Amino acid sequence: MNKPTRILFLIIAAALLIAGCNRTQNNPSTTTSAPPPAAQPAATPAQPAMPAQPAAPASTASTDSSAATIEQNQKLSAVDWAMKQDEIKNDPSGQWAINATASSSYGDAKGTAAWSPMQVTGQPNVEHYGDDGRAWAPKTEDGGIEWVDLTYAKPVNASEVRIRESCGSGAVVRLELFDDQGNPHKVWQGDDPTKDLNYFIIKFPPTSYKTNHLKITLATNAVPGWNEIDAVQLIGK
Ligand SMILES: [Ca+2]
Repeated sequence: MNKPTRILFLIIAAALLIAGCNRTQNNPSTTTSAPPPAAQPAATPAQPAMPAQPAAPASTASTDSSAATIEQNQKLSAVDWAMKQDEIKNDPSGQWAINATASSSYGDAKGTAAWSPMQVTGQPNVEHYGDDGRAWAPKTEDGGIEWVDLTYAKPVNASEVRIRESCGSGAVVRLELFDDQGNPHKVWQGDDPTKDLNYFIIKFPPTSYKTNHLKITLATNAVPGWNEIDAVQLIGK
């Protein structure tokens, strides 16, 4: 390569290098100016798993640059929520109910019919917050006190109960465990803070007695609309 050619080559190489840097520098402004179309497809798969309410602000606030951060945070909390759901579902120290009776059921549902008490047995299977026949619903929406009574395969010294609420969450008012003599022990009474499709987790010191039987009481008038329970996990050794 002679000298003029080498200089020409160096100029071209420098020009390409600058062009390359400029392209890289342009990238952030490209992504900032167009976050909504770029961010939305990524967030969409997480949304079905998320409770309806937290997802709503994304559609209204996705016009400025902070919207990207909000969407990213919502996506992360959706992932976190899904991970916790999975962790509970597969907890080796937990068991799911095998039999259920209740104060009443929607449409007097019996056996394994939709909304019958038996819909509380087994692993959770309601995927979205809202009315769903794969959960138990009492006969009336806002009638007042209702209960569901559950039994489990293995008696344990219980330390925790996880109630998966799937519609009209927040209406649980009392939890009782029954010892091996059939005597009830009230382990919790109060104001259920559960919102959306979530577990209401009640922890207590391990019981001195073995139990495989519990009763959950609801005040359905406290949370307007249908109050439904998908599944209940008993934790203990
Ligand atoms: Ca269910």
